[in-house]
Amino acid sequence: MNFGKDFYWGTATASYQIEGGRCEDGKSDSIWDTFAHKSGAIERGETGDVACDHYHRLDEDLDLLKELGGNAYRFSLSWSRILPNGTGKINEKGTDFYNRLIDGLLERNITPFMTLYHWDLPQVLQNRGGFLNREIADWFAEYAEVVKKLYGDRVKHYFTINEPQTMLGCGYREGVHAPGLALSLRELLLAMHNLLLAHGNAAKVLKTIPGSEVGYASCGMLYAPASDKKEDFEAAYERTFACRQDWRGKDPVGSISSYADPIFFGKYSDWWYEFPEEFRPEVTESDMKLISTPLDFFALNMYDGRFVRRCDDGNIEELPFKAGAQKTQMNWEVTPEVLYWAPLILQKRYKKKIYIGENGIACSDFVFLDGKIHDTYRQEYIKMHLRSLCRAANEKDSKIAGYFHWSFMDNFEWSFGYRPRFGLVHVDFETLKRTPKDSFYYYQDIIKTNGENL
Ligand code: GCO
Repeated sequence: MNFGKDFYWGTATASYQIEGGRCEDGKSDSIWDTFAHKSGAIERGETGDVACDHYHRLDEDLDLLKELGGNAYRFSLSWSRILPNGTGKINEKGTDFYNRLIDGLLERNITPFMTLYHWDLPQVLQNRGGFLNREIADWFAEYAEVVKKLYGDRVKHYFTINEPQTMLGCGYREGVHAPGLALSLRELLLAMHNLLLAHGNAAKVLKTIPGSEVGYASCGMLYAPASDKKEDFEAAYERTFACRQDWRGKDPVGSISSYADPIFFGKYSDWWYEFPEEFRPEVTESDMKLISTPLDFFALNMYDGRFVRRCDDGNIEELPFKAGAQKTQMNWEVTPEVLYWAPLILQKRYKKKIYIGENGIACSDFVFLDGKIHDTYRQEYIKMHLRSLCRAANEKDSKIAGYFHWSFMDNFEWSFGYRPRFGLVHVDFETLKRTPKDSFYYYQDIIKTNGENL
């Protein structure tokens, strides 16, 4: 079993989580700059003002990426660095930073995988309604045109939007992420439709870049069958694409199918039409055509999942986790089997090549007396998950093209601040000193052997 010779091995990061340089070189505030400075929004009042200071330590970080040895790196652009007014005038100093990043990657034989939107909308556009304003589709199209013009000659792999589920779920429904809104069903459905239009517009633009491939990164609750029985597989499949429910009721924005069905099938899921008509936005045929602009891949961000079985009465039962089951620093269960099942379930429905856009574990890592970071749990997590993924990659007709570990380095974990450490590289947030953890060298070996050592 192996991953194939063209497999992409990488790590992933996001602009607001690592860059810092908040007001530098003409960048305007994004909604995350605003939100993080609201009292009580983030643990301990931490912000991404400095983060990992990647903006000033680019060369050092590029060298570490080179030392790691992957052939790919996934990063996101800060829209407000490039277009401080959201649209219109381009900020050259901001765009230069990404030129240096992209050139630095290419010089080191690392393929850039670029995300246009990892949640940091320019605040000026939020002031005009953000995703509640249908014009967001035009703003995003203009931004994509700028990206194409500036970087299209060197960047060929694009993600339009990262995790729309979390973006609207945490940002527009629960209010725990920027812009901190808790909206009504009607508004949520509107924001979701506008987001899909924005995605469609960007995909259309990016597809015109010669040699490009375009997709987006999805999360959403994942389900694996509790046994090898066909009925349990069917239960996992059904649950994966159902409408997510939580204590507030049906959640229109949190499921995989919320976005993937309109994007890949050109129509909303059946469950979407169960929401009363008066709450649904007007949807035209041309909207759906735009939204379903053909993509090249589906990227899955996977951290954990649940196990389900089909009961005798036809219902689906979610299995409880055993007492004392292992959990990460985020309190998420460790379910490596899901990285075997989820890609297969997704391929069965959407028939697309798959990237694992993110996968990783937060641990309470610290520097040992010997100056090293012995993060054995992370190494075990990586091994277990990659073994599952490798099995999936070797199934018939499977097309799994790459794996991006989240994350390259410890960073700003949104509302949790700097407490959860997801990195292969340890960052001391007082001195900003980087120290590769043991898992860095472990992943380096995996990459070197193309997974043969797993
Ligand atoms: C995500 C995010 C990352 C998180 C990671 C860990 O896409 O949710 O892309 O920004 O830091 O998932 O929670």
